[in-house]
Amino acid sequence: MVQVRRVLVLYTGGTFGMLKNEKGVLVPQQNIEPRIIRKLPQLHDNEYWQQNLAKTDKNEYLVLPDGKDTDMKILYKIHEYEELKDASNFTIDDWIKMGRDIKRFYHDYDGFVILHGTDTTAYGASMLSFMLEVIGKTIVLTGAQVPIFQPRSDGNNNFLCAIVIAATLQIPEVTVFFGSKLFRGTRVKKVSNTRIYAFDSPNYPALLEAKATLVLNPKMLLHPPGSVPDECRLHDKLSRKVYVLKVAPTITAEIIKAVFQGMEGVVLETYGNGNMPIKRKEIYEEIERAVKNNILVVNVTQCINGTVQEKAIYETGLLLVECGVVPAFDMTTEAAFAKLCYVLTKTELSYAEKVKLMKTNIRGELSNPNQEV
Ligand code: ASN
Repeated sequence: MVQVRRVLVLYTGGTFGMLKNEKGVLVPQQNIEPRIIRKLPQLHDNEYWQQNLAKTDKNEYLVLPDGKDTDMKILYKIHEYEELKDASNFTIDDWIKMGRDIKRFYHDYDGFVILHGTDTTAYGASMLSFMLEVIGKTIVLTGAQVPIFQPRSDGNNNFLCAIVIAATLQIPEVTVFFGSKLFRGTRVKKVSNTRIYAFDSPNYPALLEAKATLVLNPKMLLHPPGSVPDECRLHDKLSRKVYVLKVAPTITAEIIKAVFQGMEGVVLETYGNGNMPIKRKEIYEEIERAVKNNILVVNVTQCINGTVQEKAIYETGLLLVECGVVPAFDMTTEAAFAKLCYVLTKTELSYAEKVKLMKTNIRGELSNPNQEV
């Protein structure tokens, strides 16, 4: 008996399903399933569908053609969002909706794919990673640099690999497949808007590489096979009062004050190992005041690769530590941002407990060498 696997695809928008409008700019398209997906033989085996599914209660499914990656039969359903968006337009509400949809359909499918615009995939993957506190199934975000309607689209391969991974592999975390690699959602960054390899994970190895076969790196997974929970627990609250401030040479106390105004948390993107221009005392006083007012300030390096340690290395980083700014270790800006949005809605926690949680690795998002296990 051939094993059947079912995948739910949430189509939320993004270049994957875009075409140019009358102004010559790309906008998301509705009904991608009948307009294009069903017509692509690599993505849908119409002959099998006609013979086996068309006259059954499974006729809403599409079916992947058989390939060498698996002996299983992979069926998938596309759940198209009413309002499709360029991911630049996503707000916190959109990710909460995606989290709720995963929870709602959790028991009906073996895995989930989210077609997501690349602009905020790193934010979305991190938000979902934190919101989904317990998850036992594979969730893969993917998309495209070139729309699926065009002959050189990368969407075809990204989508196909994402579905095969979600259907056949037990990687119970939120991941991103793009180009040829599967990354942990909390580790990923958009690194190019032109290359087909749009994403990278500068502080953590890829979980899988799609070579001639799919090569999994099992040591890198959050849950070793056999220890996978079969439950979906969702925390569907995220703070909106979080922002990112990048340190640049012209920074002033006024700029800090303006950005911190009304915030519960701020990601401070600093130089190098977590450094700031220390000769200007008024800058520190402003940050110190913010921390005293219980704004959770997290120090993330502007470097693509590297870490901000708990113990300052330079004099230019020490004052931030003394002010009570929290080191982000090797978290990306996007992961630190999403984690703040999540942690700040944990109303049962004190400020000190929230700080501790920010420094603790909870979804594979950071490496803290001092973390007690
Ligand atoms: N602007 C697009 C989006 O994020 C970019 C893409 O998907 N490649 O929706």
